[in-house]
Amino acid sequence: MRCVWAVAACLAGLAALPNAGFAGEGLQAKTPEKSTALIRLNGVGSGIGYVPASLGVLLGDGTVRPLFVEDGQVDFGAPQPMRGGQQVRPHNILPDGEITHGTNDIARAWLTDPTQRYAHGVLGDAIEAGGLVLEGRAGRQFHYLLDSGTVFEDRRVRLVDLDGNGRDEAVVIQSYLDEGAALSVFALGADGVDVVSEVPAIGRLNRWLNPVGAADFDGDGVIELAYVETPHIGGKLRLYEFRDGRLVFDVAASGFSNHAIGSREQDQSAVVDWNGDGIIDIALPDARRRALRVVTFANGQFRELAHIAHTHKIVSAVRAGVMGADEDVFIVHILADGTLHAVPVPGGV
Ligand SMILES: [Ca+2]
Ligand SMILES: [Ca+2]
Ligand SMILES: [Ca+2]
Repeated sequence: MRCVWAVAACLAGLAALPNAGFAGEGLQAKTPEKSTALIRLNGVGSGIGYVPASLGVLLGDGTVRPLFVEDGQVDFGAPQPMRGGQQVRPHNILPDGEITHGTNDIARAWLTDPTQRYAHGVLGDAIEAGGLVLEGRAGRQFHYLLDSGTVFEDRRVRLVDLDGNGRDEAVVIQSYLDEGAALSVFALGADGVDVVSEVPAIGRLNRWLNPVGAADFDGDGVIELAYVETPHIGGKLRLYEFRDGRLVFDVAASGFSNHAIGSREQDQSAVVDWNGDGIIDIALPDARRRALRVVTFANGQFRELAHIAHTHKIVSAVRAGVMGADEDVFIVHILADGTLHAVPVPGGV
């Protein structure tokens, strides 16, 4: 028998549930083992993609239970091994680093050269990366080493073609020991890793930022990189356009957080066309992570499209999931009490 606990079935007890009666809240289910690890079944991919994916929850024994929707209820399939769990890890990789996979000129990328020279520790430990590797399609690996004044305060290299030239850019959080975090863009050149552009560092040590996504968020035909600056102390969602090979500030809005200090989970945001107007929108927690906000920058105007309040903190990733026979798309996230919320995307995708 499947472990099911869905709001739609809890007729008598509905009044006691958080947010009961709010039509936009979507489906709910208690996760097995109160798991709060919401993962993509196909792994981390390019590390920044916005294509909705099949999702599952990770259990304590390392198995995964896939998520699906049937008869209006969200449910969990039988435990299965995690895909890619037995991969050989490259030499010198960051201990908790992830390998990302590109679809263009860069086949794989990862962070390297573990170092303790930046005692900040927002990502689960004080071991950060001192370099990165970009591996080309032919298997040749190119190593980029930072100088001693900076680290990659991150767990992955995100691969995305920001300018549409068929070659990926590599996006990674770089923290300066005296000026805090910046968002840096690299590319694979003929002889090695090229530095392309960088969002200016925040300006104070121990200030951090966490990426959200890359898409044309305002609809002007140019891709923006979105991130939350200082997600632990009242975060600002900032968008930088990638124009003529440079990152240029575009627009910002306040009141967000996409990371809990000390957590290894960096995916507390999803990008999806919520309202079906053809422009990608952003779903992420509010500054206290007690609500999910869906916002748009369509035509350069910031607007909140949905605000879903919760009685417990959002502690999992926030992901766009494909579930059910009709391949409906939901924004999925798990609260601190183990309740999973799957909010249907009203505009489709
Ligand atoms: Ca490119
Ligand atoms: Ca744009
Ligand atoms: Ca939209």
